[in-house]
Amino acid sequence: MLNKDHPRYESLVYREKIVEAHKNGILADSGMIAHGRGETFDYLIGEKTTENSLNTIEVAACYFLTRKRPVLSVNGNTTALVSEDIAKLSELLDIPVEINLYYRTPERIKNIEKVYRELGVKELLGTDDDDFIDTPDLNGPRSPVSIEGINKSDLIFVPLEDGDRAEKLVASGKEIISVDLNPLSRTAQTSTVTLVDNIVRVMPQLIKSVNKHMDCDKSILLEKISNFNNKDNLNTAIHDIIKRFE
Ligand code: PTJ
Repeated sequence: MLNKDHPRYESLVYREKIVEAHKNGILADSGMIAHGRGETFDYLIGEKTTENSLNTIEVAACYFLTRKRPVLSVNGNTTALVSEDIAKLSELLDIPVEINLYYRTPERIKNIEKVYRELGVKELLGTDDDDFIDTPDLNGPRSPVSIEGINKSDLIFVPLEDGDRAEKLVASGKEIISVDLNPLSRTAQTSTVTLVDNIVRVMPQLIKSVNKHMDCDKSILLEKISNFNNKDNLNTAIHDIIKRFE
C-alpha cells in the first residue's frame, strides 16, 4: 500500500503500474529499464511540463487534426502507463491503435490486445489476425506493420521507444510525433515533432489540446505547423535541462 504523503508518491504509483504490467505479461523485461531511463530524464527536466513542451503538444494536436490517416502505435510501456488515454484519443480522433512491439510474442500481443478491447478501441491493428508488410529498409521485430494501419498512414504517434524505426518511417515519407523524455535519443532526433515530456503528462494535455483546436479553421492549424521547427524544439529542451544545473 502506497503512502500518499510520500514525497515521491506519483512516481511510485507509476512504478507500481509498471510492475503490475510486467506481472500481467504486458511489459517486456527491458521495459523496466526503459522506464528507469525515462525517470532519470524526467528528474533532470524537473518532473513537469515545460512551456516548450506545452507549445509542442499544441503543434502535435494541429498535426493530428490536419492529417488524413494518423495511427497511434503502442508498445508495452505505453500500455502500462496510459492505455486509457490512448483509447480516449483514438475515439476522439476516430483513428486506429496499432500494437508494434520490439519483444513480440503471441502472449504479449494477446495481453495487450485484451487491454484495448476492454477499453472499447474500435480499430485495433497489429494483432496476430492482421496482414503485415515490412517497413522499407528496417530490419528487426518492429519492421512488420499492419497493411491497413501504419503502412497506409501519413502520421504516426510513436511513444516510448528508441531505435531506427522513426528514421526509416520518416525516410518512407511519413510524419512522426514521438514522446521521449530523452531529447538525444535517435527517435527524438529524427521525428517530425518530438514531445520531450513524460507520457503520463503528455496524454491528458494532448487530449485537451485536440479538443481546444477541433473546430479551428484548418489554415490556422497549418500556420502553427509551419511556424514550428523540431530542431529548435529539441535545442530548447536540452537547454531547459542544462539550466537546471546552473
Ligand atoms: O514493449 P516492447 O516490446 O516494444 O519493448 C519496449 C522497449 C523497452 C524495447 C522500448 O520502449 C525501447 O526501445 O526502450 P528504450 O530503447 O529504452 O527507449 C525508451 C525511451 O523512452 C527512452 O529514451 C526513455 O527515456 C523514454 N521513456 C521512458 N519512459 C518514458 C519515456 N519517455 C516519456 N515518458 C515516459 N514515461
